[in-house]
Amino acid sequence: APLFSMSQHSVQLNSATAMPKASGFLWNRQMMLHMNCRGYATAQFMQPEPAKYSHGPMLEAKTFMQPEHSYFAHHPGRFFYIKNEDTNELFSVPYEPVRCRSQSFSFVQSSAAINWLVECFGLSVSIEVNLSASDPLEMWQFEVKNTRDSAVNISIYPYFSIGYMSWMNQSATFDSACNGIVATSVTPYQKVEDYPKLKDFKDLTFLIAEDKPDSWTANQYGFEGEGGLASPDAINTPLLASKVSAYEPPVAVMQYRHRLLPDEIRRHRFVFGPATNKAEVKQNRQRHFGDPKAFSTQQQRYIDYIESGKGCLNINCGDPLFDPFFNQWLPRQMFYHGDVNRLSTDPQTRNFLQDNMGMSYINPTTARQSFLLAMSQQLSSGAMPDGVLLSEIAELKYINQIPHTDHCVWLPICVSAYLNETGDISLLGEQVKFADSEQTLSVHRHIELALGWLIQRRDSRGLSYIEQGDWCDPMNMVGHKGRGVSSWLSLATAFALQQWAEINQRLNKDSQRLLATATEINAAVNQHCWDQDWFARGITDDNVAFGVKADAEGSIYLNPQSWALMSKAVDAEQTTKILAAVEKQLMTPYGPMMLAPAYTAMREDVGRLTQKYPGSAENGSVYNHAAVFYAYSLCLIGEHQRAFEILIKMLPSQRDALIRGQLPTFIPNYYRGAYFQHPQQAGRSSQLFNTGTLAWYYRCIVEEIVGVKGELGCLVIEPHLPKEWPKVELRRMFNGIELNIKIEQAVVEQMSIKVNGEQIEDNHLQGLVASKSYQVEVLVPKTAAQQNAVME
Ligand code: CEZ
Repeated sequence: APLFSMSQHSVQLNSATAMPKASGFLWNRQMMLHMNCRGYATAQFMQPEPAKYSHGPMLEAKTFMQPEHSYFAHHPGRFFYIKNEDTNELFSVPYEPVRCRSQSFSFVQSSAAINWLVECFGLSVSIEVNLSASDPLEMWQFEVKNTRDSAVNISIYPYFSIGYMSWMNQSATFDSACNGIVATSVTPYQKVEDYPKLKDFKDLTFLIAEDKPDSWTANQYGFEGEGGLASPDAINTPLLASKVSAYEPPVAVMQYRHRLLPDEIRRHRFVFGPATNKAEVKQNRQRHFGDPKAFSTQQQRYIDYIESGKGCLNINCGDPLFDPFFNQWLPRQMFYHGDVNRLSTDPQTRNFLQDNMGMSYINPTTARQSFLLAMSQQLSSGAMPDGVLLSEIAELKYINQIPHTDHCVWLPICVSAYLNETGDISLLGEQVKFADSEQTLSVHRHIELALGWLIQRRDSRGLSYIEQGDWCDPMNMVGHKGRGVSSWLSLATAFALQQWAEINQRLNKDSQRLLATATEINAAVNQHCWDQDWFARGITDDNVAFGVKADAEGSIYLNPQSWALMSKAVDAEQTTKILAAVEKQLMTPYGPMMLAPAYTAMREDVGRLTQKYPGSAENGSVYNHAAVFYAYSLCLIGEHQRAFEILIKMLPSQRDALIRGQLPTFIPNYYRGAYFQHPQQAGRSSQLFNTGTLAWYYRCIVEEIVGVKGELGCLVIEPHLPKEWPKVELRRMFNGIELNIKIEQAVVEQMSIKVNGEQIEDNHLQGLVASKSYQVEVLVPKTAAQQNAVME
């Protein structure tokens, strides 16, 4: 049987052990819940910084979301123990902590829910979790059915981790008015000035139930006893001991006893989350269990929220993996990024801008507001900040305290994409202030200032200073003395100038100056950074070119090659050399590595990235954000088939999902690289679903592969179908206008387009109106690849 199956709306995994880290996630604007298939959970909510209500057993350091984190026995989880009172058989669903091999197991992610279905010892158990649409709350529904032909006596014990809440004050007990366990705590602090900020925190964690339990316990040690989590002492007694937690690790466990007749089903519902006080818990009880429909009304609200994030293109190419991935999962992950900003209050500027580039295809209003917000934090020098503050009290943290030099590049690039998709040129006239000045200037000026800043921040060779990093966060020691330069940033600046020149051209504004500067930068990069067959990654403070053939490690980096193709810094011979070098040195079955060979020791003139484990993250993984830049660059030079193959390699397939350890419901920020150095681990997913890859993936498909692209609000048809797709059917939403488009590869000399049966002259669809419906038929000449495919 296949390991997983994929339908239009859900992805199902049929084993709890084959891919132990396989997971899914749910979010709303207040929180994120990351559930792995075995029942471990990582949940965060905003107050206003990310906080937890279900903790591990030790004090946890607060940091940003990490790749490849591990799970352990007492990892926060949501478990349901089920005991057969007649036979004493015990199992837990989904799988942890009892780890009983069930008769059948499935873990299902759909857009607004995660479900499990487990059959064990003659019982069929199904669980579903959704979130509240707007509050930090998990909504759990549990159903058990007796599938035997005789009655059975069972006990059900929901076990929800609360964990180590605080070293100052923590406790928990059952509260009858709330009908659930309520744990209280005080967020630890020491500074008197912190008190006003903390006093209204949601320091309570509660698990409330629809039905009154037969017994409960709130004391973790008492529950577990000597048997451990796999066989807790408390479950070996008829009733839980009603033990409170008084400055002891709290937990929320309840017991329900049932006699189930054959085929009888029992359902229990729970709400789990943080609250400020008991009154709020009671309100939640009322809101979810106040009347028989309340719970499902809340579930529907959550579905509506998730469904509000639909993409602008639906593809039917017939590929059972690609279609649902592109139509459902990619826009879902893009929406998560664009709507909750990776659950941070100070998203990195480059991430914020690219995530909102993605939002241009889902909810352009949000994208517009976000671009305006980012520009209001620009300095009047033109410099963009290292992070965008989303609220008054937000502060720059972690990586945002380190100066990076690339943030200005993303403004023209991402705003161009927005303008092309929406045609909303009124944005350019909006007046916006600066971080250091209340004086307002137009958006157009803000973007020119950003470009001006980039042009200025170059050395006498014409190359861009890198300071403590560019796109690559941990490349912090190339230029920390103030002299080192980045070939990538230089090329990205040239590309940004060209993109903006294109917008200017379309608006009949001057573009020559921008283009001339781009050409000059390209020439400087060619003069100083071309090394035999590819571009170096930069030149250090001490004037050493790196990312060159002579380097034993890190001898080739992907990003400068991709962006040289994008900024047209290359001639035909260089292009051939670059494509060959990438193919030979960087390509793996999971996509191209970001650099190779991975560093095995610190290089003090490159920096922290060389200290990461070889093949992980920026040190030579298949870093999908970099891989998608390469795919995009291939599209721009007409190598669409190659680009498509890279895009497909980003998705776990039936063939290699076991190696990746992940389902195709999201693109992770990386797959392990170092393919030749660590082949055993190569391909393994980071499991981190925060990545800048998505918006670029979407652009590659919409604008380049199926080629239904916005050009300042005019729809341009220019498909480059891969050989795998002899024809596709599309539903494109373009500024509120729906078009049904069929594209077919045919034996024709040149492309022909019919709109509602009538042949049109060129490939620009002018004068579309929302009140009409459009049927578009496109014939494109068979690509060489497609002709060969037919012959094969
Ligand atoms: O962060 C990402 C950043 O969010 O790394 C990318 C960068 O372009 C994104 O903006 C490449 O460097 O060591 C570090 O600080 C890492 O660089 C991480 O912070 C990395 C995370 O793994 C999140 O993906």
